[in-house]
Amino acid sequence: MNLITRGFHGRRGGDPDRIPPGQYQTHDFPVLTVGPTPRVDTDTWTLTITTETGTRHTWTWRQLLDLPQENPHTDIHCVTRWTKLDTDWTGVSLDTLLHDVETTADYALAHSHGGYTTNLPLQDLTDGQAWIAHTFDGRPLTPEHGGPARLLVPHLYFWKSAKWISGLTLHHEDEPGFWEQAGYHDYGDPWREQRYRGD
Ligand SMILES: Nc1nc2c(c(=O)[nH]1)N[C@H]1C(S)=C(S)[C@@H](COP(=O)(O)O)O[C@H]1N2
Ligand SMILES: [Mo]
Repeated sequence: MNLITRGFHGRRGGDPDRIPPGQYQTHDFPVLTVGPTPRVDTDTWTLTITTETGTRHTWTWRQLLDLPQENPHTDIHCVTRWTKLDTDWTGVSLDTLLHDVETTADYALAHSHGGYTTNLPLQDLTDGQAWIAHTFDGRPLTPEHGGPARLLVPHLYFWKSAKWISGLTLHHEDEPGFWEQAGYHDYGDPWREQRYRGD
């Protein structure tokens, strides 16, 4: 009986169809940060989307929380090979934030407090694929995981999910971010194992 029970729980937690190639499942929530953890105060917090023409759209913390909130339930995949299944977040969809933003740009560069950047095609931020997340597992996102708010783009390797996000700039040309300049893949699809440039 014990073996059967263990096997059952093992399969429930480790569905191979949900672990991308080269990844292993973790139940922890590892912290991966380049440099010190910035302390960002919600009293002065803003998020700014700047279009390719220089038009700026800015939200305060209060304005972010007054927007429709979503509760994505999703798996996350770090390029250092851990995958965490069934994570629960609360945040605002980029569809909501981009709704009134007029742009013909194809690319976005996410900017974080502390200077981290990461680039994505703008179409990977729309259609229910990306959020500005402020809550993890029902609790305010802790500073080490990017609190008060981070980008969440779970279909790409987790380095694309910029912690302590301060804004997005929209561009006609792709501009590699921090890890992308350092040799990581420009796009970073975990299912195609796009870890490094050339993969
Ligand atoms: N601003 C910022 N965002 C970041 C990072 C970082 O160093 N700085 N690390 C990235 C990497 S490589 C990963 S795997 C995830 C880690 O998020 P976590 O520490 O919440 O697990 O954040 C990503 N976002
Ligand atoms: Mo990572």
